[in-house]
Amino acid sequence: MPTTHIQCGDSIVLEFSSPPVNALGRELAEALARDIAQLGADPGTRAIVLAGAGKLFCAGADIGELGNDPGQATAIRLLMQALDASPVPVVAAIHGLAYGGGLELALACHARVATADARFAFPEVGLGLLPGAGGTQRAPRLVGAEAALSLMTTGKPIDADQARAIGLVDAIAEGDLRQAASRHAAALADGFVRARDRKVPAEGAKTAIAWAREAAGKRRDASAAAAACIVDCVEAAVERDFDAGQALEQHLFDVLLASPASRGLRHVFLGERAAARLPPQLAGADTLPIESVAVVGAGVMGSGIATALLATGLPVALVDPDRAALDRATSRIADTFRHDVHKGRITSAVAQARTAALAATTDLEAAAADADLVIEAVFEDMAVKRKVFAALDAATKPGAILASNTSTLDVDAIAGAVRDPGRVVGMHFFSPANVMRLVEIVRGARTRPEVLSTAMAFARRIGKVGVVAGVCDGFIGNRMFEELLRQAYFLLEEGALPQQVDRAMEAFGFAMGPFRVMDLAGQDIGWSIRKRRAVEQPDRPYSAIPDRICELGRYGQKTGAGFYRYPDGRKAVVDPEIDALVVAHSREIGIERRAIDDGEIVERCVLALVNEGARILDEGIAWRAVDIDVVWTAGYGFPAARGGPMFHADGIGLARVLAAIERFGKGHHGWAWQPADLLVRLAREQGAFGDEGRQ
Ligand code: T1G
Repeated sequence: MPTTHIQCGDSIVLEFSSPPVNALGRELAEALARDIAQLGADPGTRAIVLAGAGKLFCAGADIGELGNDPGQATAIRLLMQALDASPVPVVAAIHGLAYGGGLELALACHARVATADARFAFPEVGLGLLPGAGGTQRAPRLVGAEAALSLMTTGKPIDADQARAIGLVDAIAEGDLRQAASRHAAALADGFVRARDRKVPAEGAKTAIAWAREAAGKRRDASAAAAACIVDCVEAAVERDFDAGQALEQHLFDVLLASPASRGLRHVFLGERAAARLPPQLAGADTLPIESVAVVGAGVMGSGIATALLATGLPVALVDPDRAALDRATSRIADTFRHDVHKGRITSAVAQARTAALAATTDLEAAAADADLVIEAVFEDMAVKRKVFAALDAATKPGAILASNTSTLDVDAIAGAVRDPGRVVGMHFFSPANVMRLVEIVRGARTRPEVLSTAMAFARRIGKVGVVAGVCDGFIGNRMFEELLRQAYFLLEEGALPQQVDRAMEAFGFAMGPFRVMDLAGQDIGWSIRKRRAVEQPDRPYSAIPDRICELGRYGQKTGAGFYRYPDGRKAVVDPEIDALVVAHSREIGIERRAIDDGEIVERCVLALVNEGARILDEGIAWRAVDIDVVWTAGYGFPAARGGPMFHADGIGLARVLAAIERFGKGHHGWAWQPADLLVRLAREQGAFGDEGRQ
């Protein structure tokens, strides 16, 4: 049963429960509406306290039901109406957090009492939505237009003190929350005012609305449309009566709910959590305790990984034979935390504590001896890595997990350097490792389930998004990225220029176009991959243009020039020398350059991802289509509002995707457009990747 009634002083506590976060689905909303009406009709009821079971009050509407169960929205609206109609006071007792529809539920109550550590937010804007259960009308009436607009258009949480200060919360409980709420409710038994019956304080409202409208108009992110709608709803709260304002809210909510941007954002939200779940055959695997961690290799990746671990309060041993490298890493890490202090993200005391938790040492044996997890981040060379793993094999406890941060090398070959390969796993972080959220958890052929499960849990613990990948060249992300790059280089041969390709991809929503990305990552890294692949896959050549650039010593930002020039070290400036090189190359290989529109650029680069992603799915390198979406939205700047490459392809329809791929197969280097078998099969059958691969 989702609800329980408990007498508490003069009030009835109506406790609701829908683990794990009391999300408001249709069933819970219907049960609450029913109970509120029944309790209100009972003459014995003096007051009601609404309280969430478990660790928090309510995390909002059930996102999985949004857009999939039309009954949910109706049930939530009827619940709000039941609260509006209650003849007795209902007080929300809030602990943990009240987010989204959960906060709206609390606002529809007649008062709110919270614990001192409770947090409050309207995160809907981050899903491309607006608070659609009366929040845009009740919040301004309770806290004023300015505070309501700030909460709803930023989606940022506030704490209980801040909520109390603006009037979102009426009291902060001293001692037992429910007893405090019960007392508060009893005090309202002689009379209470519903939020909907209040007026939005006029002072400053119009200015706040004008400012918010101007700010929303400047937004270019996926939440821009939702932010603009929120402003319209708050304006309606000021200028119209509650029901008229709520009618506008419901209309705009429905429009946003159906929008591709919100569908994509909701897909990514649920996808990041789905990707964290191991498939049924591994789901029961134990998770081992990780208290002591060592990182081997004090280069850019090693120090980035150490920074990420230190930021979660973990002590870290950072190992490198080169004392100078350790010193550089230590000061790089200290600088990062000092920057966080400067930005107001942490206090200097926290920065000092984090830095103090770093033990930089040249002594691998001593550092690894008690480690529960060792993350290797040494030079990307198989022989070097195998040597390190052999040393770790001897130096570590038998149950310690050995993880390699390799970005492309064969984890099974690395595991072959230790006596028990079952304790080896890949943990591929993305640079800068303390910033990028994605970690590819690479399962070797012999990686034990509990090792994989522990690596996944550890990724979550350090605030990362973990996705399991099988062993292949480039795992999931880099393997697909190589096919995007292949098309980007071919497009240069056929008539495009780097800045046009980057502009087109950034207009599609990518954080950075491929040429800027590779200039940032280092063109020499791509060069070494192409050289290796020229030997391993001679039948799949790339355009020679990027090699020509590297032969000029133009490795990107690190050398001041790559596809672009970097006069200030960071800003990409178009270089006519590169344009001339590209045009000359087309002439050398006998291609008559043609005007290529941005649509073709985006279609070829994105469908190259989709086609390779279909192969990855078919081979079981990725367990689910959504895992691939999460890799690309969390690790490669694919626009989350488009849900990821596979979700985006589903939106197009796989029959149309296949037709485009077949069309490209008739063009320049058509061999690169061999349609993936799974894509052909799904285009014929269900027309979408959908939940393909849900094992
Ligand atoms: N709906 C469904 N499931 C949810 C959920 C939600 N709102 N929030 C969390 N979960 C699941 C999540 O999928 C995971 O499931 C488990 O709970 C733990 O989540 C009408 C329309 C609350 C801060 O946007 O921000 O209300 O993997 O891993 O790190 O106007 O979850 O265990 O099976 O994130 O401790 C607005 C979204 C909805 C809040 C907890 N609300 N959630 O973080 O755990 S729209 C939100 C969060 C809305 C109304 C509108 C976080 C959290 P599983 P977790 P966490």
